Amino acid sequence: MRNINIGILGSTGSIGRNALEVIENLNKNDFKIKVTFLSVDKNIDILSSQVKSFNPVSVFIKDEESYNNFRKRNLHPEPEIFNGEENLLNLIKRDNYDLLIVSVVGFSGLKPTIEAIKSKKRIALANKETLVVAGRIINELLDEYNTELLPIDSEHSAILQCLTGENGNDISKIILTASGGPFRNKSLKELENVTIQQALNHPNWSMGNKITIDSATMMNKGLEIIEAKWIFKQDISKIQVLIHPQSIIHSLVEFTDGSIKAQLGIPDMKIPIQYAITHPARIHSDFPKVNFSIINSLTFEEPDTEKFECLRLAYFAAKEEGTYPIVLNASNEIAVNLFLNGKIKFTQIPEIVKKTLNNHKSIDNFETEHIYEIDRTTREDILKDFMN
Ligand code: MN3
Repeated sequence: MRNINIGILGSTGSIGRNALEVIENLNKNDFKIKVTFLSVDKNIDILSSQVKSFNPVSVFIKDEESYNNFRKRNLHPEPEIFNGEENLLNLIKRDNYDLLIVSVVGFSGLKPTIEAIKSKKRIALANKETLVVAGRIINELLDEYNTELLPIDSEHSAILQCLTGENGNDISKIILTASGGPFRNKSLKELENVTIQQALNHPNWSMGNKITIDSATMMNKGLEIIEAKWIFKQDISKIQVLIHPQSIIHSLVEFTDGSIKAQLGIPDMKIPIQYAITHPARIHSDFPKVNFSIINSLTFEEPDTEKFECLRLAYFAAKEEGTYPIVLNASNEIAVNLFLNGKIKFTQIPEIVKKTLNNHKSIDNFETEHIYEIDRTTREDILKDFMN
């Protein structure tokens, strides 16, 4: 299936821009991919150039002022231009596309993803928070509407690639690799005084601010174990994390016979993005390749969950299930924002998450409405403490 119509949520972010490069590559290799719509928060300069290059039918701009400014630009040919959540959901319900790339950040990915599944679209998901808060419900919807979800996250793409061709052979272990982020070699004491700039300076991956801070606290890996649990339908006890600072091995799967498969590549999101679109096929690319003659060693170490408490808290939420993962995610999003706005220290991020989880009364059989409610009240409760 080389004729594909694609919508992209979050087209001006890091994943969105990489996705458009991948689409250009695929179209040079006998694909006929049409980008039917793009949604952005407020970066209308990048959006303008994307509109010129890809000529989408429609664009959605979340920020109202940017929406009004974009309308004055009179592009030729001009796409339909929308604003307001209801209009975004209407775009997602249309039948002019097959695959939705969800590359928005955080909890905001949930509602559009649910709507796209209900419209029987395939999902290429870069937004791990959606599976963290609603993994069970998303899996039920995928079954009910008979569609599929492909991971864009590099670790989960690696696992999918290891499992492809295994025809349901039993897994004994999934090993998610983690770079360890910028603070791998810092002591817990040193973490107290790290700056926003230091936290944003990731050694291997160039990503958006939220995920970069999550990588520095290792909450990113915590969210990823929950993401893996739902995508690959495995018990959390089978999902391990291993620090691999070179970010060349993107994850490993151990089978019951003792064999281990791994997927390797340079740390570049274009490879997992392209695989999500073409799976199970592999299509030529000129993206940079691993050169083993200049890699001296691939090393591994156990994560320090005392130093990176967010990872321990995520394991707790993943094991307990119920509504803990919703609270884990909401408190982390708020804490990361507070840190990025200079309101709290780096080490207060796990403190806030821990305190919020401790105060939470989890429920087991929750539905989608509960997720929105718990997300909202969790955020409000934390922000109350920072109002004065
Ligand atoms: Mn990842």
